[in-house]
Amino acid sequence: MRSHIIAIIAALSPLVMIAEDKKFEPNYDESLIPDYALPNPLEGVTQAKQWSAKRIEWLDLLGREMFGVIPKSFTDVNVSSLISSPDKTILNGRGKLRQLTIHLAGQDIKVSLFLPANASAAAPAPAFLGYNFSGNHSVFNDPDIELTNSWMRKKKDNRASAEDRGASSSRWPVERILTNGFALATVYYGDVDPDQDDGFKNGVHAQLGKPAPHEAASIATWAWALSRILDVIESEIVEIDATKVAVFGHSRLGKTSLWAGASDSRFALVISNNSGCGGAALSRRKIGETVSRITHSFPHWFCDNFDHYANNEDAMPFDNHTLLAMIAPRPLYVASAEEDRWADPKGEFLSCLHASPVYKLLGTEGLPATEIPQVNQPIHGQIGYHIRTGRHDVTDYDWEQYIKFAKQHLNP
Ligand code: GTR
Repeated sequence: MRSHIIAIIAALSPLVMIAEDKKFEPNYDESLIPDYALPNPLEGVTQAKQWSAKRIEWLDLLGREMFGVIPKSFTDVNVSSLISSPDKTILNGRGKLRQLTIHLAGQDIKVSLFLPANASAAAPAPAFLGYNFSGNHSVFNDPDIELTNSWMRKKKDNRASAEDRGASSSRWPVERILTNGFALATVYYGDVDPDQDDGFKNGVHAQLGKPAPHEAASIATWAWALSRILDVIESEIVEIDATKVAVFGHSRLGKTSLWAGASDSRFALVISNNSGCGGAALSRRKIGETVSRITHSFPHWFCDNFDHYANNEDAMPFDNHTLLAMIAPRPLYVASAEEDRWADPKGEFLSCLHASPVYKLLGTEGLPATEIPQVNQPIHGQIGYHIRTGRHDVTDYDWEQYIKFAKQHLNP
């Protein structure tokens, strides 16, 4: 009898989930935003010299309550790398392609490095480091870019396919990046941890184990691996200036770049492209995607403690402006898209605004605006922000701003 009941519950649970999903109606009406008060990122801090201790408090808090902390077992893993294919000249001599494989916690993580032709140990280039969604072969159309063996979403048999070479190149203007004097390092995020709610049985979690409620879920492990890739860049890639690496990410990978930049102050500059809920946007506004919705749809992204704040945002002892504040005083760029209401562009802007007092206390100009700018009118201070026309995506316009901003702050 008991087994029958269990079988019936098991059969019904997908239907219950679909019903719950259907029930969710996002709010897009500013007038329906509940009153809210944001925690003060500078609570108890009056002088710049007190900030580094406060930053650690925020880091611990967002670690335990949102992304999950990196357990001790992670720090004991071996990181080794090898060059898996020799340098290849690309773009009619304007650049070089080098491929590395990093062995990390049982995973083979393939890194494609695009280097400006004239980068050398004597004149190392600043770089952008960012995950891609569909494999390194999707970033740039070159027959020698290795296909990943890792699980891939939305693909036949969940496998990478050579047909997708260059399929995401509109999001990765390699030539423009290189000819502006920057290197690009890109990695398929699924090489680190497959983006599926698999009970943490795959990717680095297979070796490191199922996280406790306060321990690193997928976004935190993706961010942690970005730091390990930076370790390899620091020690092995002489053509890149490891003190000038900008970490970049779009959408869920923008949430990841923010957490990587907040946790590891070696990242010299941080870019969030349309990162939205759980990224740059303020959770308390409850516009578009909400904490309840994101923890329901993507239970593996955040640690289980974050579930406590679903429909309970006022109980959060933080909001996402504190995530941005932890990057201060390093340059930070947040970009939104007009049609990407799901990610709450205004909430992304307000987060920058409310992180700005920390930047100012540390002696920088912070965000030089108090009102959200018009579309396609970027603001470039120590915090940069733009809202462009168009939808949720990474476009040439976005990269034009990132390159300009990175040149201003990293002077290639
Ligand atoms: C959506 C998710 C967003 C955003 C996006 C993406 O489904 O609701 O939080 O991260 O995916 O990563 O493309």
